Amino acid sequence: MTSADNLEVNDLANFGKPVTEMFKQPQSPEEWEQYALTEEQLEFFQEYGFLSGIKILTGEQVNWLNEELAEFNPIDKERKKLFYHYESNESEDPNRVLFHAIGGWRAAKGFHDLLWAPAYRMAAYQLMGGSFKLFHDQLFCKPSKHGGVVAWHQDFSYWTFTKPMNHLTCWIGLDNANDDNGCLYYIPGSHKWGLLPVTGLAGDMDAVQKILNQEQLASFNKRKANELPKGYASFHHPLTLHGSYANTSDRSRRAVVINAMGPNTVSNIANYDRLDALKHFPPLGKDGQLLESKFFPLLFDADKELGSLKKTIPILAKTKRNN
Ligand SMILES: O=C(O)CCC(=O)C(=O)O
Repeated sequence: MTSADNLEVNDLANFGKPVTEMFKQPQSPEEWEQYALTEEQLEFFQEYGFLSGIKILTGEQVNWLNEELAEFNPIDKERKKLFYHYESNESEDPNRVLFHAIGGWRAAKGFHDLLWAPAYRMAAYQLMGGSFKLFHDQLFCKPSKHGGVVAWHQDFSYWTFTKPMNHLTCWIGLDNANDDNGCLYYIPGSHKWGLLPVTGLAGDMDAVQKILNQEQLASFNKRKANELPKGYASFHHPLTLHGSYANTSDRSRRAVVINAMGPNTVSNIANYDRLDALKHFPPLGKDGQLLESKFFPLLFDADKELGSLKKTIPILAKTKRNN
């Protein structure tokens, strides 16, 4: 058996299960129950397109991830090759810095094992409405004083190289996040607007507004600040409009994101017009090919984990979720 420590370039994608003991796994279906979301929480997600305030990490786990994160930026050349995307500043403005990277789960044990955090897996299973796989992870980090924006966007605008749309984002704070240091914002109900085109991620915060109608623009008055203590998460629908303002405070604002997809997700690259952005992505195969490789591990198998308890744990019906 190869161990994670023996590989020359430690590609943790070779391990489709946790490699440390940091996240204690439930040993029986009953042990999953403590993490289950309520019917009310599922209904809230369905109505507004997000759900916030879910505790995923202990203080010790947050510290561990932040130590690993410090080794990602700056990063050595070999390790950088494991990332699907890596920009120490995604914005073009050196005074507005946004570190954005995809693929950290392949490069450090903590970020790898985070994918199996039980509180994440249970909530994601319920909000996905079934078993699910990893699509990819992401890091969004803003330094103190000169942290940049993440412009308003829908995640699925960037993911149309896959189908069907059955994806879910989980945003986990690695610092306390509030209005001062550039917390995430949501537009409640925007997941019912349909798919919008890409209007940019790190430049003009409000670029998307140019393509919205009056009613949609008015809903910006109801935008919701996703203020959270570190270690806590919010989940959002792939069409929920979200973004975050600059960080001018004296605290950093770091976050890790897990993007999940349904087990039947296939490649849809034939008409995708941003192929350049996929240069370092794991192989996606031909159109229609199932995304099935070590890069897309199954993170939750409901039959295996829950057995007969599956009947009693509420989940969102897929048909309702994607409408
Ligand atoms: O962390 C941020 O500010 C942006 C996060 C984001 O875009 C996402 O979670 O999809």
